[in-house]
Amino acid sequence: MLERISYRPLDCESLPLRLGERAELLNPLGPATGWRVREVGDGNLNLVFIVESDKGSLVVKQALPYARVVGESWPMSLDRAFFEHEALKRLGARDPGRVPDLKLFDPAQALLVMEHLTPHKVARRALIEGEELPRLGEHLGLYLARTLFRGSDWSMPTAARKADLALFSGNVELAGITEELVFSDPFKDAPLNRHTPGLEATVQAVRADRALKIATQEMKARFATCAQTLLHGDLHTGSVMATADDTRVIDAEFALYGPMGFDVGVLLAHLWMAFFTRKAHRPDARAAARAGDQLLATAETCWRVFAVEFSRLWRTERAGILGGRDLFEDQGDAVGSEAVLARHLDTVWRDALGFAGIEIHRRILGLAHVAEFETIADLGLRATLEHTALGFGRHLAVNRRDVNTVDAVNRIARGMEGR
Ligand code: SR1
Ligand code: MG
Repeated sequence: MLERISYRPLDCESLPLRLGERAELLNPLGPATGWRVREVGDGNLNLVFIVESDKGSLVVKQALPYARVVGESWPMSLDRAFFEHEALKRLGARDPGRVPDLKLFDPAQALLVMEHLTPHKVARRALIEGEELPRLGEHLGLYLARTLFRGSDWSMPTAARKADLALFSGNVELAGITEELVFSDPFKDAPLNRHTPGLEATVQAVRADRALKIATQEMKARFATCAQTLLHGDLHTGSVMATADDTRVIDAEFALYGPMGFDVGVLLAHLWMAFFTRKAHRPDARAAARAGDQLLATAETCWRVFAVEFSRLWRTERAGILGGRDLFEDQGDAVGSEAVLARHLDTVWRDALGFAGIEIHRRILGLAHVAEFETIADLGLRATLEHTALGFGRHLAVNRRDVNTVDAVNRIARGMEGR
């Protein structure tokens, strides 16, 4: 990729000096002397600045040459900024209005300038704090259907899709992170793993669980070999900014071609983890009960809207080498194409359950944990909730072929919590 001789990480002082002449910032914000800059990155990898002036505000995201969560001992390519930019352009075109507006990409500095989403909050934080996000499931269901369908061979001309597949194959380093951190490390004794004190017996049980490890290996093979569509690749609730009536997807640097069920399953996993932890964040029992109902309803809406919108796109936009109209509609057989659709959705569902189960394991036993659990100060309670969530995740991964509906999953979540 690019040689970045001039790359230097920004800080709050240098940012106005280095970006103050760029028209993409100067025009909306005015002279750099009036900019107020704060670094707000709380993710695992990058620098994120909010730049404000009396005229407006923007976000500047810059990749670091290492993984922020670990430090300089884990060098990491700056190319991820390039892949994020390429992915956001495509995802934004496939579901307009659902990603932030992009203002500037500087490949040499590995930085992206984009719309400052305000008053949006990171959906994970909003859900922990008890905010209601009534459109979240609907918006994300639509987003998933549109991006996953329109990035696939059911939609794109095959030459364009194959070119994209080749392009995003270059995001090999971030794909490798997922392959290791998600699908392997949590199920063995790996150096970057960590877990809550008190969870030791559960950790040992996971490592000895042959059925779970077989399921994990099967899902890893799906992830690594089923290049079905362009995925976001890291679609958890920390990659979503939301208000009560708007939802935006951010942080697409893990984008790659993979199975549709991966984005769906990762997202659902985080809604279910929010369900298992809601009581710990709400002393009031009625508030916790209401939050539980809403979180499960959000998961249900997300899947149902996904399936309805995907089916609509299938019926109205299907093209490409997998279109198959010549075999069905053109021969007066609409029933046949509906059967192909039903089978495909069934595959996405089973994949999503498998990936959800594994995502729950990696967020509790691997390197990258989530605030739903991490902010529970009572370690005994945290370990108990993690144990329950792991049992749920195992059930999804191992029994994904037998759990047929999102209702059934929600009932399993309530049942396991009640034990
Ligand atoms: C070293 S990166 C760890 C995790 O952070 C990102 O958000 C991805 O989820 C990745 O797996
Ligand atoms: Mg991220």
